[in-house]
Amino acid sequence: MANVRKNVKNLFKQLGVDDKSYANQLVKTAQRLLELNQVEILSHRAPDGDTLGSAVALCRGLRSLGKKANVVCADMIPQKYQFLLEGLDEQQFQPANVVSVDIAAPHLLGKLEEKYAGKIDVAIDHHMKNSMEAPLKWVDEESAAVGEMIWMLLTTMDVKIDKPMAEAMFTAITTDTGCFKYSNVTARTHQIAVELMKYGIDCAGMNFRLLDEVTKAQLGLKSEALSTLEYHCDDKCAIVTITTDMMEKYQASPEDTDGVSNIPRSVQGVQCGITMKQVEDGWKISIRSDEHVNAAEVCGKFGGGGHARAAGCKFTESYEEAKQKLVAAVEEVINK
Ligand SMILES: [Mn+2]
Repeated sequence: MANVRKNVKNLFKQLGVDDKSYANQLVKTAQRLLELNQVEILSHRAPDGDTLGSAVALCRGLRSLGKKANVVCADMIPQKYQFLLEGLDEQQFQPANVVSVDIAAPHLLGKLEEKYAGKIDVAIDHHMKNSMEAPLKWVDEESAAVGEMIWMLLTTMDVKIDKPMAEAMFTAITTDTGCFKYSNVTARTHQIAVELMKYGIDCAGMNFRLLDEVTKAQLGLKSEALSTLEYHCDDKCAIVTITTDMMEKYQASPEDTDGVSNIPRSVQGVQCGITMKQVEDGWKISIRSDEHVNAAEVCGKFGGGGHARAAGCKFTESYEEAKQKLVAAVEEVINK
């Protein structure tokens, strides 16, 4: 059995972390994970690189310790992340424990909410507002990606990290940091990336496929979405719109809209970039902001949430009404 406490001490020395309560949380979580044997690891709906990379790395890590483990997700795994699951066939076992990774709230379980809400043993996450209910929760806002937390856990649990695990954790970190360029990146993010690179992973190739490569559908959608760009709040707020018509025209899948949400925020002078995406029952809002605007605060006004620089919410109102409310909320936050 791993000497978790000693491992954490060594790890924190290596990372230059000196924080007792933080160390205790890591120790407690690692010890609990070591007790679990037949584990289901939950990713959030509309899975991204962090939730999948983290779940896959943890799953492989637990299996390497002789445990049974599966990754579970409500939605289809986007094609660009499917490489993570290669050789990770579903195991047959009677599930005894549930771990959630990168899931900030029960509704993010999607259609699995009913089955799993209230049954989660360990919740591992890095979102500011985490409303999951679990006997053991480790929420670390300092981590740019849950992938960082998984690396600390596996290291602490004496898992012999291999290349597929390293690829999964690198995927988690590089996607949640936009290739190490968002403000969530810390020295530790880079320190962990250095460790992961030691497993001979193809970082450049992964970064290209995960972040730069686009499909024709994505590009078509992007060009059309761009033509909807409009400015508000003295040009400090920019909005692009994606309608279901556009989605149909390019036969775009939900993940094809990924490249659009960063565009409005990238305009010089824009503090708050908004993407309004039409969904069945209204508008899904995604906000990217700079240090002047707390995106989570804006989205919080409408029952949403997320991170300070990236957050989301939903409107069931008409397009114009939703936009008006959003702009008013952004204006208020900008003028605060
Ligand atoms: Mn994440």
